[in-house]
Amino acid sequence: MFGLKEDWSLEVPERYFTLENYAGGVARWCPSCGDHAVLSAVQKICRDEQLPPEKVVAVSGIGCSSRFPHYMKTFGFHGLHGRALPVACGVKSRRPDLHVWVATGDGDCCSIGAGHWVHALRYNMDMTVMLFDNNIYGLTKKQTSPTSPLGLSTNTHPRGAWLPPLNVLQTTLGFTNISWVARTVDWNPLHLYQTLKAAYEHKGLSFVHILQRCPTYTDHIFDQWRDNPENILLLTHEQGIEADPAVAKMYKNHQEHDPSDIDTARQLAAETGRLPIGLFFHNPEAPIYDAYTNEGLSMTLEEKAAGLEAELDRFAI
Ligand SMILES: Cc1ncc(C[n+]2csc(CCOP(=O)(O)OP(=O)(O)O)c2C)c(N)n1
Ligand SMILES: [Mg+2]
Repeated sequence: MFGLKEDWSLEVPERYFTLENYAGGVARWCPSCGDHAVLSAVQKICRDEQLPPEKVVAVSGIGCSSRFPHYMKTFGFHGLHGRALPVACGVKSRRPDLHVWVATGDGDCCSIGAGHWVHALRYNMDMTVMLFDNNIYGLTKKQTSPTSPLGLSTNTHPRGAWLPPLNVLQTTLGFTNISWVARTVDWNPLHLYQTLKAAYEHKGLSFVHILQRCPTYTDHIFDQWRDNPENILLLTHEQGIEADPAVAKMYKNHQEHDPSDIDTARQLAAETGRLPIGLFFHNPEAPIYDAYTNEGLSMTLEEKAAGLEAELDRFAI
């Protein structure tokens, strides 16, 4: 009456993911914090790419921005301060099928996590790294960060930061085996989306420096670029990030920049007046470390045991 078992067919409805499928807890960042814009952009990319939520993982360190994984309804790992990148590398090495989004702050990445910043970029594992740079330690309430401008009054330096800030892109562009380095700003959702989307599409580690406003502690710090679009230099190139016509119209100063040209990328990173945004550097040939760590992942336990035995036999007397 019911037919043979092999004749049965199970109707599996095709899944379509909406933004809600990626929305985790209600974001508890301050109203108008730039982190909200980054979260929305990432959720939109997941929706537009129809990434199954169980194939996505958000990894972070500690900081306001590092609360990111709580607000994604995907896998997530809220790590230790400065440890977003090694956790992400560990996840990627065992689960190459997951897309890894890393959220790290200027304190998390450029201060306590600086050693991992150098080496994770050199490992060039396939993940999207978002550096939320608000020029301050937000979570711990206005302490000087490595990117705080000289003279900024903070709770650790009330008379003004003593040291010149670290230049994130100049530093990054000095590392070995980098493969994709870009900059965007939280207040232009279109450019933010397009940059993160291009970063997502890159095979290897994509590093995105995001100027992110903190309305509580560094409210007006990026006004010179937010309020004066003529101070922004939009990097364009056929190998770069496709600029939406609205973005290209808003930012009238363009520079054709070939992202394979590391010397010009470094000069652009050193600009002090104008703020270059877009793709600074791309090297599709950079070796990807997960190509090695993935080896053997599909072996059965028996195959692994046999391989181990064979290795040990080499030392048999
Ligand atoms: C080992 C350790 N040291 C210090 C702290 C305190 N701490 C928590 S977050 C933070 C800085 C966060 O700044 P940033 O990474 O820029 O993130 P934001 O809050 O600005 O997004 C510090 C120093 C900690 N949690 N763990
Ligand atoms: Mg910060």
